[in-house]
Amino acid sequence: MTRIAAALDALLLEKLPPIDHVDLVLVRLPFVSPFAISTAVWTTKDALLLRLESGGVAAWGECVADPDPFYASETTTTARHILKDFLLPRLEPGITLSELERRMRHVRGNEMACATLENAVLDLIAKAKGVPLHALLGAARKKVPSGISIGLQESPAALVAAVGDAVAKKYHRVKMKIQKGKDLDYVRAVRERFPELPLMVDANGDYRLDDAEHLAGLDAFDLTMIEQPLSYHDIYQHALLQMTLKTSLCLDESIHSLDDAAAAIALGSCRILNLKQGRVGGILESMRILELAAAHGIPVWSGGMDETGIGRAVNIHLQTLDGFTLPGDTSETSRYFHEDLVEPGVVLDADGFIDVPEGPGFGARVVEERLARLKISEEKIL
Ligand code: OSB
Ligand code: MG
Repeated sequence: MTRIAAALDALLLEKLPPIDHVDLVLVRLPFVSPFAISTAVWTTKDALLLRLESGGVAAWGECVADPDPFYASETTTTARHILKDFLLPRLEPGITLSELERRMRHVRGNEMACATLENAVLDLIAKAKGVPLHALLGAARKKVPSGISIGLQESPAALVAAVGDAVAKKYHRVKMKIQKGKDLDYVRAVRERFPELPLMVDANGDYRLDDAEHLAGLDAFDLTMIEQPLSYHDIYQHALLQMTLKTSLCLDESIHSLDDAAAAIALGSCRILNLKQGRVGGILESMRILELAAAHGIPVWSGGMDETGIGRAVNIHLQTLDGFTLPGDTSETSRYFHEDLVEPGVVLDADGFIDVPEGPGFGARVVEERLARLKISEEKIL
């Protein structure tokens, strides 16, 4: 049995502690600079947070949904509705995580809402035991390599400058957002300036299968992968596209579950997986996907949703698991925020690695004064 399978079996037997208070909090953190993808431009991070309190200990789950449906169909508002009306009523002290998962499966889709509850419950269980989240997951890695995702830029020169800043920071690989009309020239400029840098692109579904010949132009730039070139819910056409390209494809938006990952692997829709725990219903499902991918020799990396320090920490703990064989999208806090909700924030060391937090649970402290300032609404559920 693999280390992940053993850890998962043990986790599923963990029991829910009694919960005294439940709150849903919406926060808004201004971005240092706008972040643009092919379907959206964000100037703030709006995040829905779930706070569970048990015996004076507060645990948190950050929902990765945006306030709009431009990356995924879930939004902060739909997640709040699903959590409040369907998921939180299914919480019951003493039930196992396995039973909680079974109850959550009655809710179709809404993986981001489900992950929010699961993350908060795991944080609570880890804190009740006084151990960091990665210990609960059975992982021993002490630091993880950091990669960065650079949003769409005004010109190839601006992109080259942004990549230069990332290289100076020692990020282990650089991902560049592309869209129709902002692709070959942009990537060529970066590749000419940085011949050896591990580079990849992410289209967030901006192309159609008809664009296969155009996309084949990217084969010249020695990219590690092209992430989600086709529609946000397609698996089949990516398989057809992959057959025509030298460069590996990677799926992001299309993968919501272990079953989706199995379909993509079986069809040859991608050779690499972007695993966002918040997009697949949480950490437990992520562990299953890691196992499946490893069994098929598919490299996996941890994606990001420009999370606040809460979700960012979860992604770091997750990446201590075997099976994350490529650097992820977890970059340092200061690249998105002047001020985060938590202390300490995420920083890169001189070699572009992030230390795994060793405090209980997700391992950072929510600064109450900042939370009060950045909060735009709060709903007391219990
Ligand atoms: O497609 O991976 C994506 C951010 C928001 C929505 C979608 C994506 C992204 C990123 C940024 O690429 C990842 C990060 O820095 O957290
Ligand atoms: Mg992506």
